Amino acid sequence: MDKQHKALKKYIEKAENILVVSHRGPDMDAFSSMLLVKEFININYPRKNVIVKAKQLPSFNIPRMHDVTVVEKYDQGDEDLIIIVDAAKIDLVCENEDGLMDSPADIVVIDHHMTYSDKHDLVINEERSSAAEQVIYTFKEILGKKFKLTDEIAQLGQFGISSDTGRFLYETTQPDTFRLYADLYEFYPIDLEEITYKTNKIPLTSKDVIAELLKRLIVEGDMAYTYVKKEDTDRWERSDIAEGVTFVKNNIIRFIQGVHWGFIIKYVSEEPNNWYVSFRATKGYQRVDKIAEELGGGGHMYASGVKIEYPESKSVDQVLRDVLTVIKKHQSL
Ligand SMILES: [Mn+2]
Repeated sequence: MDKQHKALKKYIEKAENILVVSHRGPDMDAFSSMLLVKEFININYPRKNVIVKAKQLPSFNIPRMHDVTVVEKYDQGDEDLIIIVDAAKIDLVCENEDGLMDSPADIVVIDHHMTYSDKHDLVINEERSSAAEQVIYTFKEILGKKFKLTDEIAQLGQFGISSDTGRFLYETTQPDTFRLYADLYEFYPIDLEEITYKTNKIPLTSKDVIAELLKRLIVEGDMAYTYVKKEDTDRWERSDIAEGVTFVKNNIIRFIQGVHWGFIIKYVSEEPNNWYVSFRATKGYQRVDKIAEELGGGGHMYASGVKIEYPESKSVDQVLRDVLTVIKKHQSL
């Protein structure tokens, strides 16, 4: 066992109350990896209290999803160990009003993103395909001969891996990913086509958002972008904006002929001075992780993002200008 895994084992053994959390707007990998951590600890350390907290439930059915405690705010509780999965630091989990941000508890990170933070006590990140894959390999390492699959672990692993690799399309898919997936699939197969179909569905109520985002689309060279303005949050539901933005960034931006990459800017309605920027790219073109990093965020070569926090209110034009300035710099490198 390497140093990191030994350390994680000690943290778990020492803890009584363990809190598991993940990034804001949790995706399938975030939920899967949180529930995997809880499952492994529940089975192998039955005397520990493990609680998984999130601000929403998954919109798709996954095993043990009702083990997620939905909260409005992350307050400090009796946890003596916080395990963050699928995110590099607590800042990506909490919003400003969350007391957990300043928790005195030990904090360990199990992640797979290429953006690192040395803020916390321990980081386990072998740059795997997904946090789900990392969590399973990590517990394999820690548990040794005691490691066992269950129906739930097998399914959660497949959900996390297949969604974060886009069904094995992305380069983050490694031989280890296939090996693990084969074991999980053999143990309890999930139907990938059915899941893709279910998770890619969009509510009809987001159609106006999608239409407007397409109308606003700007193409400059091989880059495309569009945006959600402040005023939009008055006329559209927050969830419809989120669904519309996700649909356009995943299915439109880099799929226009002549375009290889791009981004969407979105006003954050609940934080009046903040804006999200999500980038999408194609192999061999713009490295969007570098641009996101320079803006203070991070992610992967093909998908990255950042929340820009301004001290005062900005218009979409001002935000666009800031983002394009950083982009221009990277394009001339
Ligand atoms: Mn992930």
